[in-house]
Amino acid sequence: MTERRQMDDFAIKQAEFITSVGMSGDYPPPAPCGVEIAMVGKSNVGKSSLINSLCNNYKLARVSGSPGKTRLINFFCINRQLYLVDLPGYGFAKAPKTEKEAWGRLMERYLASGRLTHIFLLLDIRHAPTAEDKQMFEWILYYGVPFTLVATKSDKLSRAHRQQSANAAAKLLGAPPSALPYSSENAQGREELQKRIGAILEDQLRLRESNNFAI
Ligand SMILES: Nc1nc2c(ncn2[C@@H]2O[C@H](COP(=O)(O)OP(=O)(O)O)[C@@H](O)[C@H]2O)c(=O)[nH]1
Ligand SMILES: [Mg+2]
Repeated sequence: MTERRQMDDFAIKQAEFITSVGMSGDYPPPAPCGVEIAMVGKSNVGKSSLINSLCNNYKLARVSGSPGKTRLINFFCINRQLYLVDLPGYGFAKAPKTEKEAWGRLMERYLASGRLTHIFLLLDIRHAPTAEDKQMFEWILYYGVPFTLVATKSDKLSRAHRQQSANAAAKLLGAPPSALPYSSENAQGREELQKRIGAILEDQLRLRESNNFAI
């Protein structure tokens, strides 16, 4: 019973910015519950907006009108339990090579750190995934991090086309054809995504419990 409650009734009641980390790799101590969920996707897809919308706090993560502005990994703590992590986006076509390489090193180091419990991979609901989205997806599979596909800006499509377009984007990526439509404008999908976070938390708590038994 308690387990179900954790999953279904999970709600974000409190959120705070913890720290920004660059190439130093000076990550904060793991979240109290050990859950760390990162937002991954191209620049401007809506990563920062999604964190703000989930937390119902529009001043939490910096939302940018111009793509490619975030160069740091930003950690937010939710309910003093788990971390949501805002990662720098990719797909800044005009960026110099050195900048793209720096992004690659930053991401690789973080993905390989073993901290991540889950990734929300964000795709724009209106567009087919790019070659970089596909590459990112390959990376996620390579590092073996569990993921959820989120199709952002669902308010840009009519209600009738949302789920179909979200799933089509997932299929084009080469993933199981299922993505969650989300809008940071009208909070469509917020309840489902909060439930997903509750389930991730639940899994982690269960894992910790079984590890304790194993010791
Ligand atoms: N209509 C609409 N616009 C959005 C949504 N999410 C983000 N945006 C806009 O897209 C732009 C980029 O958002 P941002 O969160 O900074 O993207 P990031 O670079 O992935 O962090 C901003 O102008 C946001 O206002 C959404 O769900 N619906
Ligand atoms: Mg951002």
